[in-house]
Amino acid sequence: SILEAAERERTFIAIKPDGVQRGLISEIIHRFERKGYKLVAIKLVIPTKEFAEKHYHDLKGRPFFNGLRDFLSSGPVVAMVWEGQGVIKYGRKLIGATSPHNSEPGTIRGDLAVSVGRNTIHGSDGPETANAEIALWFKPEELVSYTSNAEKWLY
Ligand code: 3AN
Repeated sequence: SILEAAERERTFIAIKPDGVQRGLISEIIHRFERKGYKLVAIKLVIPTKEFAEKHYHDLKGRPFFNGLRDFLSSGPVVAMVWEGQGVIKYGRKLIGATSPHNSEPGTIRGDLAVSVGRNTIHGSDGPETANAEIALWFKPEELVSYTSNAEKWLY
């Protein structure tokens, strides 16, 4: 049956500046799309340093924080919201381990990245961060609610 609205889950996914510069936008979107997740918001933005600090507020104090902030604000980022059953946790599985040295082949980082400071993609790590990150990056009216044709075959 078609997924009840209450069971729908959303996560924030961002293709970082390295992924955009390396021409990996369509490759990454393809992986989420063919799994069966639904794109409900997308835009290209160059985050300010201040905005990048907000996004990475949890990591303040880590030695790599300034470099990470400067990197995220160094160029265009593809900000997206993806929806579907289990998308937060499984999205992280599609992405792979934080360090591309450890991420398995078949994952985005495993297949497409080599260094932790340039690991191509961000995905929310839980329901609370997903809500907070969606609210940080998008206005409510930028999220599009619709039923895709595929949903009746997916759920
Ligand atoms: P993930 O992105 O897998 O959730 P986090 O939240 O631990 O991992 O780290 C957020 C981001 O910080 C990573 N995506 C990576 O870009 C950067 N990062 C984490 N650890 C390091 C590190 N040791 N050196 C440089 N950058 C790092």
